[in-house]
Amino acid sequence: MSSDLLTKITESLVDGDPDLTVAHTRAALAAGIEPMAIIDQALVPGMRIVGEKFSCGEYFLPNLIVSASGMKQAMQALEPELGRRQQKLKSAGTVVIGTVKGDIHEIGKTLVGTMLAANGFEVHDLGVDVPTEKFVATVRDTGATLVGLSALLTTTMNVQQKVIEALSTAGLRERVKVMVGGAPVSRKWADEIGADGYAEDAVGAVEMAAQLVGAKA
Ligand code: HCB
Repeated sequence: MSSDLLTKITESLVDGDPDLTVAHTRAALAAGIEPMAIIDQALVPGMRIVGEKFSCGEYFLPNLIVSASGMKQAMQALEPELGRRQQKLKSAGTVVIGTVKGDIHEIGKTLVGTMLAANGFEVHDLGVDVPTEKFVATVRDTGATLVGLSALLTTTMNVQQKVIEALSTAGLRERVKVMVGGAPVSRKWADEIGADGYAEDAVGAVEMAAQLVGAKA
């Protein structure tokens, strides 16, 4: 029963039917399936399949856009439930997160932000295509101790390095940790550019964030 619903969510996401994705997501919640299981076992695998179909030329940009919209709407349906389950950690830390300049991929970044917020972090989500100076200014203004940089394109990965350099130039690097992520990003890349942490997914991002700022997740 649970696995049927999860399969239906994945299929509707891949088929590009956002209304059905949301309907199945709500049905899964009503059936008592944990929001994180819906994300991990249905939505994220669905987006992975969409990406593979795009890579091999079976899907085109409009398919990506419709599936991404399905993912976004399903996440919106899950957010209140995630919020209800949140275990507030007092002062878990302030995080600034965004997708770097030149890159408009928002799903993974938003998922990481949602999960951090659900685990007690104060999250300032700057959105996508964020100018480097905006990361710097927001870190300065909020007193954030962690910044999460998302990049989904091989052509925008290097902007993560630019943000790290700009934080150094602004004299903020000593007090802010930097966590990087995104499909083409790896631990090796994180080391190369002098980031403090790398996370492969949203659950890993919460663990890494907690480790970097010394909070418990
Ligand atoms: Co887009 N796109 N796309 N895309 N896109 C990718 C990323 C490709 C890999 C697809 C492919 O070719 N196989 C490819 C990049 C190739 C490359 O650079 N080597 C690509 C391309 C080429 C493009 C365009 C250039 C296409 C074009 O216009 N010709 C264009 C880029 C425009 C731009 O940014 N300037 C483009 C556009 C789009 C949209 C708009 C259609 C749509 C995004 C919609 C939106 O976000 N609202 C889109 C999508 C959906 C994708 C794929 C299919 C899925 C991305 C996604 O949402 N994944 C993606 C294929 C893929 O990634 N395999 C494809 C699901 C999330 C949950 O995973 O990896 O984003 P995630 O995030 C994870 C993880 O990385 C980590 O945690 C997250 C949660 O688990 N994480 C962090 C992420 N950020 C973190 C930050 C941290 O601090 C810590 C962890």
